[in-house]
Amino acid sequence: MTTFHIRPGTEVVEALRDGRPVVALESTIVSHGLPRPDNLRVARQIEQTVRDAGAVPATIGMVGGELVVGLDDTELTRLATVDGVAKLSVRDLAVAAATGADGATTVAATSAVAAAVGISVFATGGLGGVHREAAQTFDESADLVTLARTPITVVCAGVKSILDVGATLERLETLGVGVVGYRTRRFPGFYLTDSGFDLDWSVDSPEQVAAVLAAREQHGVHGGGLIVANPLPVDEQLDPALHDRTLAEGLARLGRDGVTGKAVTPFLLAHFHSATEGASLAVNVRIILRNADLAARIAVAAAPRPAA
Ligand code: PSU
Ligand code: MN
Repeated sequence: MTTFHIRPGTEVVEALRDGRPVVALESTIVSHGLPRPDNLRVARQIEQTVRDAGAVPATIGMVGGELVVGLDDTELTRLATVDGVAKLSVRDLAVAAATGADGATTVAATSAVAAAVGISVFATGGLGGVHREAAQTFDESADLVTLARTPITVVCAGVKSILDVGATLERLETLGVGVVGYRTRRFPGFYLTDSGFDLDWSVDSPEQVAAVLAAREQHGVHGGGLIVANPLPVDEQLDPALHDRTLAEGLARLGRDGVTGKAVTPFLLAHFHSATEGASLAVNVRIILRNADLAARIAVAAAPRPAA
């Protein structure tokens, strides 16, 4: 009988054993969220950003059915370049392992796997959420329910405006997922600095986030996730007029082409990247790198022992 253990990379094993800071990274943004060939370059840049801030990167994904925490460069290259990499949410992990698949983990799956091996900080670009038309389609990302039951801190730039942002925030409240703005009381809108929605809480420093994590653990009352929403500075956001135009077009195409289910997010992202001639890609990359840096600084502040 085959065994199906999670395999942490050597560096991740050592860092966790020694209580040094580790940051989990997802692979769906690499395989499905960013266009080739930029995706591989960006995946490496994200890891380097985490290192530069003093933490060990652990990109999570599935290679030939093996669930890996801390993909090496060969494995990362494979998920970034081969065709047919599956998009894996939590429910897909066991089936993909049993069938020997290559797969990239979403925010939901990455969070669940990271927490299972004892990693408490995770950086991504944007969360999944409630889709527009969800009242008819019931399309709500498993990212939300997973964060409700997973003790992980996710640094992100909010959710994309391709989603219903207000409904997503309501669901996060219902599900008991903490949401704090990083130096802001407005929920970021991914490509845009401000989604137009208020937040109840704001934190000022990585140390303050580490204090939130310590309080949560010591109270032992709240076992779910915490979202640290990190907005782009206004002068780095996508031009709002271009954003609104592209979004309207993308949503129209979605209906016309009959795209549904888990294909919706990758379809809209690809539309943004091509319709803005790379402008949204540059912004997307900037968002991820800023989040990787902040997540690493949070992991450093929260680590039992400093980086070696
Ligand atoms: N948001 C982005 N880029 C992405 C994703 C979300 O800005 O690539 C990916 C993440 O992996 C997220 C997933 O977990 O899409 C959500 O997909 P779905 O809506 O099918 O749950
Ligand atoms: Mn969905």
